[in-house]
Amino acid sequence: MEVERVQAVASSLMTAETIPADFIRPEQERPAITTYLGPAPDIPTIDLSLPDRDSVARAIAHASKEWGIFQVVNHGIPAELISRLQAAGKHFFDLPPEEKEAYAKPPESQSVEGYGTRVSKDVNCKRTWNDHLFHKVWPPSSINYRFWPTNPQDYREVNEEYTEYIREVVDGLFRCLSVGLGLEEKAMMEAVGGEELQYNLKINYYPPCPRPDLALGVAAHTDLSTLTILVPNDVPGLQVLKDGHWIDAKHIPNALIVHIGDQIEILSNGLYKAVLHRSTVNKEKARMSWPVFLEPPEEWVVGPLPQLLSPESPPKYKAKKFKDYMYCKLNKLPQ
Ligand SMILES: O=C(O)CCC(=O)C(=O)O
Repeated sequence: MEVERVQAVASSLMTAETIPADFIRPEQERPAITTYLGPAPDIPTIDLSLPDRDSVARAIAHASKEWGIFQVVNHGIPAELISRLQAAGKHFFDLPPEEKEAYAKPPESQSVEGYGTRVSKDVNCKRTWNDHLFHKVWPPSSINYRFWPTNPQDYREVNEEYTEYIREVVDGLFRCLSVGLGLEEKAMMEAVGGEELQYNLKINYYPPCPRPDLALGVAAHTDLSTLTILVPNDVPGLQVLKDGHWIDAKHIPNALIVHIGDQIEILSNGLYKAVLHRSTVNKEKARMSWPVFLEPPEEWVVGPLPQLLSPESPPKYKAKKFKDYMYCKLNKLPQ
């Protein structure tokens, strides 16, 4: 089946005043109607360079319980490397369609890897205003370089360097999440696969949209992952549901946005909350984002940590293989 890329739809609509009906969200999802306009608190921002490690761990634990999302600054990743990561991804999406199609996800593939556009419509039979490129970046045994662009030439070098830095940040975040619940430093990381934790990079490309009030870039969801670490470009669009309101994430240059995903909610027996989020699109500018989804190996069983259970705190979630969790979630089956 020929896949129609959203970038091509957007180019054909440059001077149009509306968008195809299959992109128009029902009213209860439309950003223009549902975005909260009143005074709203900002997503917590945490400075990872503070010398008091306990207070950093407490801040991370607090944000993970109250919000399920936070931004981190002074994380040790050079701003110049983040700019190169963004430039390399943008270069790829600016290539002619036939060059990008060389990386297309094969139609029969069971994996998410490759250049793609969500073809399966969501429950409302609606499409989202987004194309993407997905490929694994860690561990080395999981990498398939067939899905890593060779144009621009420095794509691989930049992404490998970014992965090295991200791994450091991730180790620190897992330590804080464990300590924040009174657990051994390594408890959470070991419970999601340790050295085998998979790092899946996605690049989202949201072309300019003539009717950003009617469409969504990504519909509301929580991530399947343990954590997701996201770098956006400077076009705002990420929204999170907090206390029943959709609120905008503030753009902080060079910050990383950390999402708590379903697997951490399960491990923590619900103490940490997976954040419900979505992304909106922009009339004039292309929005881009670079989430790295940290996922257990498919056969890995994730369930509430026994250290957190007691007769007063019985398990709220079933323990199951990550691949079975994914299957149920993607097919909208009960867990
Ligand atoms: O682009 C964003 O800010 C959010 C992306 C996202 O939620 C996703 O790709 O699953």
